[in-house]
Amino acid sequence: MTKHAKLHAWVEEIAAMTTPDTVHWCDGSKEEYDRLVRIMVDEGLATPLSGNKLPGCILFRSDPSDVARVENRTYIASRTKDEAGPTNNWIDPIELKNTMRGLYRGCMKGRTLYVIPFSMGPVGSPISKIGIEITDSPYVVVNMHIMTRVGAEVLEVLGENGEFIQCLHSVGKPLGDGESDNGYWPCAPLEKKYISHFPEERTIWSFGSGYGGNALLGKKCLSLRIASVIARDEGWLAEHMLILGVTNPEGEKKYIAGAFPSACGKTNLAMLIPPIPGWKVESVGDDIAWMKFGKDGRLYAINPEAGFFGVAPGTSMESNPNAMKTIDRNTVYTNVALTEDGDVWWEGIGYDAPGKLIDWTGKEWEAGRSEGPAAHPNSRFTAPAKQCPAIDPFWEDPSGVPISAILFGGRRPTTVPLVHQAFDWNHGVFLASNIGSEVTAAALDLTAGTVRRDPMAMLPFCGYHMGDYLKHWISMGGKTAAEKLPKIFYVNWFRKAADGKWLWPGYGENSRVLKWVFERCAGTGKAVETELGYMPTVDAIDRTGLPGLSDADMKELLRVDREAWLREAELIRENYALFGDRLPKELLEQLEALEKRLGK
Ligand code: SAT
Ligand code: MN
Repeated sequence: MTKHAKLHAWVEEIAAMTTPDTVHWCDGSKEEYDRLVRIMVDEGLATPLSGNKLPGCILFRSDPSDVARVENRTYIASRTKDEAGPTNNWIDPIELKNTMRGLYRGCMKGRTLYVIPFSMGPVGSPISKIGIEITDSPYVVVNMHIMTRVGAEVLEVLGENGEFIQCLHSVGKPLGDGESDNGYWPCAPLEKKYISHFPEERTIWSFGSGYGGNALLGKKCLSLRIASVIARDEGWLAEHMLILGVTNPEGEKKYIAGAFPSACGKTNLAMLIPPIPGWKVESVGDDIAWMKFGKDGRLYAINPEAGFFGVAPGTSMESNPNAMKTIDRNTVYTNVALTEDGDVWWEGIGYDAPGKLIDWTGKEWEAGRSEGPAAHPNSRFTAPAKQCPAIDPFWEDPSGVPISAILFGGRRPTTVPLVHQAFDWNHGVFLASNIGSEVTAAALDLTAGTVRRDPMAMLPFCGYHMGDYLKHWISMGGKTAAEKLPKIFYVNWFRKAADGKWLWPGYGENSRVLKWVFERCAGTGKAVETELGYMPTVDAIDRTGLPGLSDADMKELLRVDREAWLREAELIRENYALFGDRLPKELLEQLEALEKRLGK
């Protein structure tokens, strides 16, 4: 048992406020994991899956109201509203704590309070951070076992006075005397949900949701929102990025990081299998990168997580075979459909639903007869990263992997070419600050065709003023020699032809663009200078074995649409207005330079 007095005092304080029946200190062992799974299966909260098909796997169905992150209930409670900036929800921290204390009072009645010591990053690495999550959800405990490094070694590293990030979580559903969950996922109604961050104190308080990023507090809350504040103060980067390694046929290897807004296939890209002979891609992480300059002046990245919390629908042997092989054992499934023989199924799994299913709401479901999808569109798998066949041999290296290139992208059916390379760091920050996805007609509150900007794909995850965040990115470029900085690329897999067809095949074929990026970093990739940046010559992207893609298609994919870019520049200016005088002047200069190159 730990002798950390501050930790004990905090656990006692929270236990006194939340009044659980018992307190359990998690040791991260397999025995603990199995015992909690057994308890949840016995209570009807979890369904064990077929031991033949999916050994060690279980399925949860959440409450239909508790299926995703709740951005409108997520708060950055810095001392002043200005610190949180125009893109975050803010409540005065004193007021918010008062409100939440009221909700926390007695909220764990009838439940166990679990203390989860976890490390984001390899245990003991100088880049890693230790968090302690207090939760009343055994679902959270088993997911944290997979997504982070949990256990006694973490307490050992913490010692008697080590620093840790306080992460408090409750599902917000106390039980009456003799009451049980009765097989229903516990959570609180939306107006009682709070996902709160106190950046100055580096503290997280979450209430009312059991789901994903609302409840697994090591993920978005600690590793992005709180870590982004720490990174600003300490001079590094906490980013919403995948990390992958690319090896060429000669055995040379380069690491690439990449940020994309949701629904751009980040997990697929992180694990892709290149169809180009002799090339290999390996995965370090699919969601978060912490990056610091090493002694040699290069930028090194670690993946602070230990697992993948991926979207199930659309994942198939065709779109992502490595993911399919990662999730065939020891995996927690949430809100996917269940087959009669204890297997899972979801839309886009690559084959028809086998007979009658139980859908994510627990009802019988038959293809063509039942309404709605069988699996929730945001249904998830939680799987250990080490099970991925393409996991990079250095994925747990405590010093991280050296980053040669950073990709930014979004879903842009028009305007943005397949790939262009920034002239330099500041130009790259400019490109990254303007990524976003075109809104489809599906979102009723937004006009189809407009672009929802998501700078660095960090809009929901930055723990402070976004203008200052952009300034921080600019300042990072001055910390080392220009030639040691990663090269920055803007990619777009989603450009469409005039007839509405995708111009680029995507998925594994994206490795052809990775190959060009690799070659640019090696100094060999052929490029032309355009108004937008360096772009591949028509023959520079390897199309061997890709007969469907003509020179004309390639030209269209790489076309600089001047008119569209002049409009884009105006939209960028409009969007920049949001940041007011906190927008770094370097970005305005970049915008003006772009307009000048376009001949405005
Ligand atoms: O729910 S999570 O935040 O963990 C996943 C996601 O929304 O990207
Ligand atoms: Mn993410």
